[in-house]
Amino acid sequence: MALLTPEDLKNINRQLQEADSAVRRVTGLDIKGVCKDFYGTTSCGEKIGIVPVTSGNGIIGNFSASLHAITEYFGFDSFVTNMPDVSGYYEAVRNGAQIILMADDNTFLAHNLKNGKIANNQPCTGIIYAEIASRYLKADSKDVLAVGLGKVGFPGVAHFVHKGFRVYGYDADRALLEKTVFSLGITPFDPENPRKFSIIFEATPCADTIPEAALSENCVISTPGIPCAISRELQEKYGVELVMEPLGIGTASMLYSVL
Ligand code: NAD
Ligand code: 2YJ
Ligand code: MG
Repeated sequence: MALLTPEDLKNINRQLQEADSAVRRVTGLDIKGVCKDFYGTTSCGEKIGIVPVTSGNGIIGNFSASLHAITEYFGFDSFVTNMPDVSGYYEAVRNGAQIILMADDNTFLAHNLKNGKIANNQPCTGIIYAEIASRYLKADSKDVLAVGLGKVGFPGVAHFVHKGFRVYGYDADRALLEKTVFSLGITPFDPENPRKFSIIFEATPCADTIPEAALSENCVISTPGIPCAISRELQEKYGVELVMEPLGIGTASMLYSVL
């Protein structure tokens, strides 16, 4: 299980602003606009209680503070509880939270206490990064390269398939690749025999996972994976439009899905 580090979350406001600009260049809408349009929901400044959780590997420095900054950035009215865990949950509800955000080592959830809707970060992240890439205004075809088919990647790939895209998928885990080819009807991508794509989706915990030969000029790489799937050099060489941000885009997707 890949855990976020305080380092990943440094300058979260700047990372969000840069991601918003990239999403605007790729889709014509900002992150909020894509979420609104995709989920058909709008926010009315709902009150969000963010509860730090100490179980497992414990509190991640910057995690709750980043969720606070992210939720305020998207126009919600949020607060971090003073107490963690069950006491924090009690504090959040007693202080009027309509939506609870909290994460342990395995699950990061948003729970809307008014309408009962609940969201899990991994599928919400995969789906929104796929949705953003699927809207690429300069895409030259409906072919997509997807690298990483795990808890984030699989729902993203399922979303592309649902929208009628032709997905060429790759995962270092051969059995998982075969399972996904079978269950979603995608085509296996052979890194030894690559071709170029204008839409690439990546969700792995590794760096440099996209072969250079798969990059077309001005392709979009939409990737929640940490660290980055592509080097700065290759990004510049091919004028890659990179959508990559460590927490905010996925969190926005969770929140708009429970409104
Ligand atoms: P996971 O372990 O369920 O899936 C990762 C997959 O990548 C695995 O199937 C693995 O076999 C595959 N993989 C690893 N190295 C590879 C390589 N070199 N080439 C091809 N495939 C490779 O993990 P996950 O929960 O799906 O998370 C994926 C990444 O997304 C992690 O880095 C996680 O931290 C990150 N993440 C980011 C956000 C965000 O908001 N940006 C949200 C959730 C998760
Ligand atoms: O409250 C805290 O500070 C910690 N308990 C947060 C733990 C965050 N969890 C993760 O990063 C896990 N990978 C699960 C969430 C996936 C989102 N990337
Ligand atoms: Mg994100």
